[in-house]
Amino acid sequence: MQRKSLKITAAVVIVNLIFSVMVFAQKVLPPAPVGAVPSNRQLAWHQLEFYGFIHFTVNTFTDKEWGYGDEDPNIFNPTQFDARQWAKTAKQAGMKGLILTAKHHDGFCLWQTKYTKHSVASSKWMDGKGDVVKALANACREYGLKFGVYLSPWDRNHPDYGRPEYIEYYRNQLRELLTQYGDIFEVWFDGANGGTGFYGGARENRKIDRATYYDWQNTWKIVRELQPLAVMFSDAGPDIRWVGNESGFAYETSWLTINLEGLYPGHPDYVKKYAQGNPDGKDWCPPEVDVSIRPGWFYHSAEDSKVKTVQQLVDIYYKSVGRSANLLLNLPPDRRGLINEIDAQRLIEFGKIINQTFKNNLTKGAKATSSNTRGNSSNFSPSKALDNKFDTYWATDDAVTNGWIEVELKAPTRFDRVLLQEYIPLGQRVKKWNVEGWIDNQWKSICEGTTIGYKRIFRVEPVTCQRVRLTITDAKACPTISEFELYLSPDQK
Ligand code: FUL
Repeated sequence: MQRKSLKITAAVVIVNLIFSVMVFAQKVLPPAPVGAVPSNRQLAWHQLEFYGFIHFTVNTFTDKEWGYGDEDPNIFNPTQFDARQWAKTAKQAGMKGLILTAKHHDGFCLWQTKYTKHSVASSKWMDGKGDVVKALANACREYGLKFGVYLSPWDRNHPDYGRPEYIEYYRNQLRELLTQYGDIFEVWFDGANGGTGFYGGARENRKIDRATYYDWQNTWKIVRELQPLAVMFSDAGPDIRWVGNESGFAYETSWLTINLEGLYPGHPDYVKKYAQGNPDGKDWCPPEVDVSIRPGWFYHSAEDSKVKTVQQLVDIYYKSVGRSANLLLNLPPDRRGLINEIDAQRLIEFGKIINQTFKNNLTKGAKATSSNTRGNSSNFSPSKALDNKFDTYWATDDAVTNGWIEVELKAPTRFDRVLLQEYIPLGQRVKKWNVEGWIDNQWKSICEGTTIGYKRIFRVEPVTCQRVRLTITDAKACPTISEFELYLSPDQK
């Protein structure tokens, strides 16, 4: 009898103990956010990483980059138009979406708009019944890609450009694009404004005040109202910022925050003062790297020999996605209305390399220790950085703004890529870090950097070791590391 009650007491004590450990574990709260943090739509956008731009219009047929606005709609006549081929190619290369120039600076509209005759409706192509926007929106849906639109604010065709009436026209067109083609993931507002144009026959130079003419705040409201999940890109955000060049690179030190106040698309100081981001920026507004697979944005047969090589594309990937920016790679359809074979082949080859490189995370499930773990809680243990899950992370106690994670791999392992991610829903924190390997009985430097942000990938000399250590040497607040991953690229396998 007595033994039985002793057993019951012991069981009660154990249950209580487990319960209090659980309660204790739950009490360790996540760190408070630091500075600006991403909105849900921005967070979803970060995770897309790589998608495509489609520049296609009358320029494809006139061999120009900027149409004057007086082009005859009949010259727009692709002979084998196939938006499904664009989507299929993009999908094969690992892109997550496509953004189409629904209207470029020349003002020619690729959809059946009610607001001008200067569109596909006036072209002999498909007897005036064609709709490139619709065809691509449908193709993207079919291939599981997101769809976005570019609507040039500068319009060299429209008679009212430069006057208040044009803003109404622009907004009406935006409403059409945002209501007739399903979900839009990104709206791309170009900052270019050249001056001269056809302007309904006036053929003159029209200057606008970039700071006030477009009244952007009220245009942005239309996007929020009609497509609340869409992000908006421009030099000045509000959601995504221009990286400041069209050559395909983000900066080594890449802050995802800037101060938007006082900024507008086409601001003269943008590239120098804003493009790299600001560690103390009050607004989350990460960079997007827009670059073309060819020298021009539109297709020109003379550039068939100048399509970027697979190696150049790989390099661009590491300098954009690898520096916490998203990559918007332009693929201009040719006069047939197809992504040219040369571009498609390079792109798919590039996609294969990226896919093979990041298929097998060598730290997944390895043993991890750390200098400090937040509240000693398993919720924030260093193993959370080795689980291939963005939503779980290693964190330190609030007062600790530096520290390390040491990973012990199952066996000596060869790698040449280091991938780091911060848990950005709590803000961007890390200012300085390094990675070392235990080689010849001592810690040897493998790489070091400044910011991490959503994602930082480093290409390093191939190295073999079993113990690897990530040290955060400086941070704005206690670090939150989602991932510490290692890979071996296919050319080293
Ligand atoms: C620029 C434009 O002027 C180019 O033609 C192209 O559309 C590029 C993406 O943006 O500002």
